[in-house]
Amino acid sequence: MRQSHQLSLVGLLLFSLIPSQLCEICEVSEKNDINPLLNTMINSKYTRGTSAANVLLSLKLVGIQNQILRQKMVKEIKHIVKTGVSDLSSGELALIILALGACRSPEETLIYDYHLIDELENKFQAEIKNMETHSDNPLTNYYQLSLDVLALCLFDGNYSTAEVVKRFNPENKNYYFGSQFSVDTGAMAVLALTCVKRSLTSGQVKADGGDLTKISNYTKSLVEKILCKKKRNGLIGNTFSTGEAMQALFVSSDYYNETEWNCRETLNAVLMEISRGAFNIPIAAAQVLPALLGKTYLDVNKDSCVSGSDNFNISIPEPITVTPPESQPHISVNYSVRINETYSANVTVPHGSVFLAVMEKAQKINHTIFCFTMEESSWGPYITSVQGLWASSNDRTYWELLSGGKPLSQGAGSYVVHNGENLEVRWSTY
Ligand code: CBY
Repeated sequence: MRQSHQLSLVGLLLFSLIPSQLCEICEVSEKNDINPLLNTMINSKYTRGTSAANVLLSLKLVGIQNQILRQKMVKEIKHIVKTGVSDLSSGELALIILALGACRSPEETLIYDYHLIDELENKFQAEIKNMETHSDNPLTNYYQLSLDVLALCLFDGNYSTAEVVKRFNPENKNYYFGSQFSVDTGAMAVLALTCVKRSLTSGQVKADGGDLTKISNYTKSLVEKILCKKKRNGLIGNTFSTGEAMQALFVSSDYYNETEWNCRETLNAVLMEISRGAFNIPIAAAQVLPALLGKTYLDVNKDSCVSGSDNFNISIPEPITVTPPESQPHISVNYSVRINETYSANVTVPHGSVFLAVMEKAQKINHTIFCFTMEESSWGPYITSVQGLWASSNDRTYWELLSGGKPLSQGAGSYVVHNGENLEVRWSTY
């Protein structure tokens, strides 16, 4: 055979191998790698509300049949559905719908018994109304608006495609915190827009051709912005946004070139973060897990996830009882509250303390300057006010946490402080 023919044959062979290999390679092959995630979800004493919904959704998508764990989550969600739907934010309700409805399981009926889709339609409308009256600021944020559209789209709720087109333009300020594009938000929007696009193309939902083109263009631009946030080690955004960014890239492969994203590299970076113990709260573990097994939130209404394999080794380890040493070594940090002026104090806390412990200690030292309030969120405590000054979604203001002048990628209840560190809570806009 002539050499040029041989070459083209080899090329053809390689070309036909690449797509299938890419699909196969980019999934964890060693199931033990994800055990730390499963253990975090299993051993957590308190998996409340939104966290429970995230965990249930994740377990169902990857086909983990552990009935004890599932029942625990369903019980928690059932309690909320029966007693407190009106207190939920739109995105919290959307997640609950996704979790209950995922993979055609018996608890799906709760969605219809408690009219959760109607409730979500109303909450989504309230978000839009708030945007109309408060300079385009929703009640919550675009991550939640995307969850709303995703749940309405997957569970045949009513939403207006024109409204989606009007709101989800990638240049909208709500995709940004300060000058930074939020990968989590962009990724969730790509999932929502992909669902809407699929409904339009399948003829399930009627729309004019212009809407379809716009949604495609939005998706392409969001995917570009997500890929721009790819770090040298493969993470996209940061540790906690990478799983959702992977989901977005799985469903939008028509919009980028194979050479633009090395999925295996990203997967390895996540595995590295798992081994470092980075996903040590249930919601963090739950959000990253589906992508590691090649699943996305768009698989929620596929029948296939019902017969998931249960070959995961989820042995429940004996709880480790740590007896604290008699006298824990203490460390000292500099803590500041910055509004226009900066108020500082030197604070001593036990070694291994989190940011919140520093804030509490400072509050004891000087209540007027360092008093603060917080509220429990699925990611742990969220600081709502300092010195009586309250964060507000309508004004896009919040208390930003920083160390050495750099924003932290963990909340006050998770970030472990170090000796000599310069910690700050700063009155900021996003
Ligand atoms: N979820 C939500 O509504 C939250 C959406 C989210 C994009 C979220 C990150 C992503 C996710 N996967 O859940 C988000 N954060 C938002 C929208 C916000 C804003 C909340 C205000 C609003 N109107 O909704 C805001 C104010 C910009 C914000 N996050 C602030 C902060 C800081 C909190 C400080 C405080 N006052 O307590 C902080 C700590 C950043 C900082 N340096 O100040 C912060 N967020 C962080 C670190 C995070 C990550 C948490 C990671 C972790 N291990 O704790 C995050 C995953 C998340 C939660 N925020 Co916000 C983003 C990341 O790092 N990848 C839906 C609902 C149903 O659950």
